[in-house]
Amino acid sequence: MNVEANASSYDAIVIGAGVAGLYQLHKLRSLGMSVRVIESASGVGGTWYWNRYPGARFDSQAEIYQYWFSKELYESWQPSERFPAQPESERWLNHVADKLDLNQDIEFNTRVDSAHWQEADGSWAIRTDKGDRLEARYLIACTGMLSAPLEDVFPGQSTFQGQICHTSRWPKEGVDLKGKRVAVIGTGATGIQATQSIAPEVESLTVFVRTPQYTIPMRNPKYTEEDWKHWSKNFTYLKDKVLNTFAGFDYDFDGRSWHTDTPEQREQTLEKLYNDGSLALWLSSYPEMFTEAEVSEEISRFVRAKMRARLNNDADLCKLLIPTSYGFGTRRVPLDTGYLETFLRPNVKAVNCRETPIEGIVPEGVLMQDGSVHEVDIIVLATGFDAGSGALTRIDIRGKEDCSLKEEWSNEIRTAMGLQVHGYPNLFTTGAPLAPSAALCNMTTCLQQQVGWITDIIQYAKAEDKTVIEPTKECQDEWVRHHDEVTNQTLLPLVDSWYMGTNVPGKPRRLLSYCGGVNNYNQHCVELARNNYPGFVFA
Ligand code: NA7
Repeated sequence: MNVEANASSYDAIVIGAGVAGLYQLHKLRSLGMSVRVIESASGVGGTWYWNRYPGARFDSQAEIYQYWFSKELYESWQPSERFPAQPESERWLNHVADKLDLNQDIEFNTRVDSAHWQEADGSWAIRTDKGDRLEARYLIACTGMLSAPLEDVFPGQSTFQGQICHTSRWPKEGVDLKGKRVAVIGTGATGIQATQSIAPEVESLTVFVRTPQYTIPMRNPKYTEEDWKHWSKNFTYLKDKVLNTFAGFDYDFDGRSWHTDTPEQREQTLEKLYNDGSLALWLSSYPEMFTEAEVSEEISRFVRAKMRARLNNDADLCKLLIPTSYGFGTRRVPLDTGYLETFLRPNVKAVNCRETPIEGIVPEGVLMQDGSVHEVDIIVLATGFDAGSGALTRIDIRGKEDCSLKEEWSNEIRTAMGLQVHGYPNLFTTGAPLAPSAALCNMTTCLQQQVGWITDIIQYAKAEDKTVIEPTKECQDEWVRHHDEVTNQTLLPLVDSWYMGTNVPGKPRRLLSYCGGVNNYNQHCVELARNNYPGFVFA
């Protein structure tokens, strides 16, 4: 295998050294394969390398935001709190890379520009921005669900005389916010974390709100050595549990029904789960929240009342910051730490940019459509990502007959279980569209499940003496049909957000994450493997 002269040849190239890429490297190496990971950052971590903005932290509990292949590894790292912040997560992934001696096989500061399938010998020809030419039998894109930032959002950004920064491109050396006039644009999970963290430090903070979010106060106790011993004792239980729940967490809906519970029981359940300070209210209260408009409205009302109290019932703030146009849980639910209360501070102002949209950026600050300008020194773009597909379509990926993934996906995003795409043999993906992911899955659960499945199918092909793996068109069509059918039973497709791809102009509308449950998805994947992968062609 070396169609392209002078190319370095590997059994597999993995793109990305985040949670999935690190594990994929480890797994393939343990099969005795030669593997190279290409990573654009200068270190490991993926999401936890890039998202250095103030307040960045995950909202899966630390005891389940974990790798499950080694109890020893689990025990070797003690999280400091229930929801650790970015620096700790980055340190954790460096710890994992060190323990497994992964860095020697990672090419840092290098971006994959293109990957072209070579039919002649069944391999991928890969080019990087460094001019490297690589070849590999398998190409595994562990490129992240939320890694392609929407940075160039407003006309005139380059004319701004202060500093402008997307949250996921926050400089390593930090940004000096002290005493500055700062704007935060965006109130998703990221904007919320940034807003609450930045406010006490800055002279003034202007938050531009287009769509308000339902938000739940995070309960984030410190973890002691004793706590971690407790979780370590439950390692096997947690490891099994997360794969058998709706969203890859350790909590689940557990058979409770809105219709059979009395109003008192409902109130009690909602109150208890709200006070847990986790995503449990969303992902383990009542499943009807996702499917029945009336239940969605009742639960939304419960959360709105909590939010109103947190805003001291201030009528203007409540109008601007409490959602009424969509139901709780139909967009990503963030956890916050004093986010709403931040707006009660004298140095914080919320601006309604739905009523008066942002026109662009001018040297002095943010220009509104009515001609007014909010003068600031620093602009924080918490404007989100081209989720799911963006990281892949930003690479020139060409499969059989030179078909371009970017072109195909500009019409319609289709995959076989988010693991492969018909027409792109030996390309595997994690965190890609139509699999459970960020929106509806604890990321470490679904990424490891996918890496495990990918490794198994590659191992199976090897045992069968086959070198090319591709899903049939029928297999992919059937998955897309099932995905859409499950989606259409829910309220999710009725609401605009990055879940549906509507945050990117021109992106085809489809729910990006599979919402049929991590448990069911995993079961389907297990069945496929057990039955020697029907719907996949091996050559
Ligand atoms: P999100 O959730 O996509 O949020 C982006 C925010 O930026 C959202 O409030 C947008 O308003 C706002 N936005 C984007 N463009 C504009 C313009 N042109 N004008 C005003 N406001 C704008 O991204 P996050 O980074 O917060 O979170 C992404 C995921 O990362 C999160 O769900 C977690 O899973 C981790 P909009 O809602 O579109 O009206």
